[in-house]
Parts: sequence; structure tokens; C-alpha cells
Amino acid sequence: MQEFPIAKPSMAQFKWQDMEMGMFCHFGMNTFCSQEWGEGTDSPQNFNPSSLDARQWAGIARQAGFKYLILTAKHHDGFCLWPTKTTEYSVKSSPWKEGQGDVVKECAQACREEGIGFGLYLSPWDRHESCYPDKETYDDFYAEQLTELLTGYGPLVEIWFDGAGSEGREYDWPRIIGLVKKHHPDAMIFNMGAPTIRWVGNEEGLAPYPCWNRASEARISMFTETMITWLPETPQWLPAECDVPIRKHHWFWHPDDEGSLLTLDELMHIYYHSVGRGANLLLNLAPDNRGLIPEADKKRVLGFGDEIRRRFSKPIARTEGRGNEILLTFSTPQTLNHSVIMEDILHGERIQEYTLEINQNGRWIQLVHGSAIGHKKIDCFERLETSQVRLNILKAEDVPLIRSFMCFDVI
Ligand code: FUL
Repeated sequence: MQEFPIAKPSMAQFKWQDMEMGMFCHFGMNTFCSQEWGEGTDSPQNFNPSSLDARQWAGIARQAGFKYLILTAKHHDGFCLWPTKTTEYSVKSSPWKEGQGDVVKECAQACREEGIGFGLYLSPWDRHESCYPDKETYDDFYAEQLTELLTGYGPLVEIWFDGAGSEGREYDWPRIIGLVKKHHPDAMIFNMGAPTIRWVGNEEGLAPYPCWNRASEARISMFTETMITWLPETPQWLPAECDVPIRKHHWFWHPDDEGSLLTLDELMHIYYHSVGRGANLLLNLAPDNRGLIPEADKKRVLGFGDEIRRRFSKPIARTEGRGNEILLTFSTPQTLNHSVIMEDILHGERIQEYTLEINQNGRWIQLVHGSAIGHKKIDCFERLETSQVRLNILKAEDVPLIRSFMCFDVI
């Protein structure tokens, strides 16, 4: 008997983990000024994409296998991509569509049309807004911005609260979280207030191993060593999301920067170390100053999606089951070099230690010795021939429940 009940995901967290991959879109004033952290002083006149097409962004996301897209509605520079009532510093004051445009609306619609989830990033740190130093006034201002976004754009799957620039600053988290819960009870809350998902701890897209789903696993802010204080209602189950830009260190588009595009091998490395370790991957693709994802980035990310499908869409065999030993038996010997295991996490992350073995002429040979499985664990090993693979659970908090156990031969 366990002393404490095992942590379990809410149905919304479970569904979010099943999506596995999201596309981040950093777009805004910085796109037109070739900078990462604008100071909030650039004129709205700069914002003028010549051929913005959010359908292109969402279409690329869907084709590459992403199940959701998150747009930076407001980055640290304070410039708003929707015609907010809270400030003049928005698309409304820009030449784009003569001030009549709404990027958030176009993007929300595009995601709906493409059948993927939509989420929003709203930076708490605001370098433009003059009331920012006045905590209470800014809390009202931020709550109003958030309310506009939560009520005007249909269903949202995730709200991304970025801690950058906010070290030592307290916001009205009970109110902010209350607003999200009121309007979108199933939306994931990223890393602040009372989060339902957590930051993985780096911007390289790499989860540590093991990457347990428990809240106690990571409470460190990115820019300081201080612990983040989360509200007591933060759930015990808190899966990780790995955010990383497809162009090294650049979240926003910059001219003549294609050399920094990650290679397909680098992207696959990220995939194995994020999704393959049970975390979600949030890969950033930045639209350029035309308002389009550049051809090179598009090609690379579609190649990434193709490669994932090539490797993992045709298992040699698949099974599921409960207990400490799960066998996969083939009718004729098969060569294989990958396994993909999923725990039925709806009942908690029970497995703490496992091995994977293959039978060769009656002898069991150990290929893998691991700890966490969680939502998904991808293991890659030497290519061998066998007619039987065995998953042994050596240590578990409760009866192991395997949602799926598959083997692949990836050449
Ligand atoms: C960081 C920000 O400072 C970067 O500009 C970017 O938005 C990244 C996703 O989060 O904290």
C-alpha cells in the first residue's frame, strides 16, 4: 500500500501530452527591427508585413506533424499583434492593412481551418507600457489584455507565461490564473502562477533523463538561480515542454541568417531527447518580414516531419498489457534497432526501472536499462535480429500499465 496517492494527470494534461509536438511562432516588432529583445521604443510604423499569411504557418505546422501552434501576441517590447483597447502600441497604429488588421485573429482562424490547436504567449514583462513600474495599475492592464485574448479568439490549448525579465517582480497570479481557468479551464498554463505544464530548464529542446512528470522535479527560473514560487493549487502532475528555435539562439526572424538553421540530424537529436523522453516539443519557426515562414525553414521542418513518420509510422510489431513482463513475439525473425514504449499515464507514472532484452538462440541479451517511461520513451540500440523482445519492469510504484510497446527497424 502506498502512503501517498500517486500523482496523475488531469484529462486536459493527458490530451496535451498526447499532442507531443507544437510549433512556436515568434513574430512582432522585433521581426522588422532584426532584434530579439526590443526596448519598446520602435515605432509602430515599422510593422508592415507585405504578404502575411497565417494559413501558411498553420499549414506548415500541420503538415510537419505539429498538433498545436503558439503565437507571441505580445513579446517583451509590448507591441500587440491584436487591436487591443489597452494601448495604442499595437497593429492598430501600424501601416499594415491600414491599421485594420489582427494577426491573432488570422492565426486563430488558420489553426481552426487546419485542425490544430491554438495557444498564445503574452509576456508579463512589458518594456513599452508606462504603467509597468506601478504594480497595481499594470496588474489591471495585464488582466485586461489577457481577458481580450481569452474571450476574443475561440478555444485556446495553452497560455505561455514567460518569466524572462520578471525576476523579483510579483504579478497578480491568483487573478491571472483565475481568468484562464474561467474562460479556458482546459488550456495548459506554462510555468508561472499555478502552472499545469513546466519549462524543461533549457532552450535547446533537450529534456534530462529521467524527466519525471512530478511538480517537484523543476522549480528553477531560467535567468536566476532562485526558486519559482507557485500557487498552492499547482497540480502534483506537471509535465515538461521543451522550447527551442529552429534557428540557433534566434526566436525572431533576422535577415541573412539561414546559416543558423538546425540540420535535420540536430532536429532528430532534439526529437529523441524531448518527445523520446516523454516531454512535449515546442519548436519555434519565425515568420519573416513578409509575414511568411521562409522557404528554407519550411523545407527543413517538413523534412523533419517526414523523417519522424519514416522512422516511426510502421512498427514491426505492437502490443500492450499490464504486469512486470511484456513480450513482443514475431512469427519470423526480424531485425530491429528501436523501441517505443508508452505507459498508461492516466493512472500515474508507475514505472521506475526497466530493462529491454532480446532473445537470441534461447539467451536473453539486455539492450537497454532505463528508469522513467512515462508518456513515451524511445530507445535506440544496435541493429540485431530476433524473434522475441522482452520488456522487464524491475521497479514500479504500482502494477505497470503499458499503453503501447512497439519495435522498429530504422535504416
Ligand atoms: C525567453 C524570451 O526571453 C525569448 O525572447 C523567447 O521568447 C523565449 C521563448 O523565452 O524567455
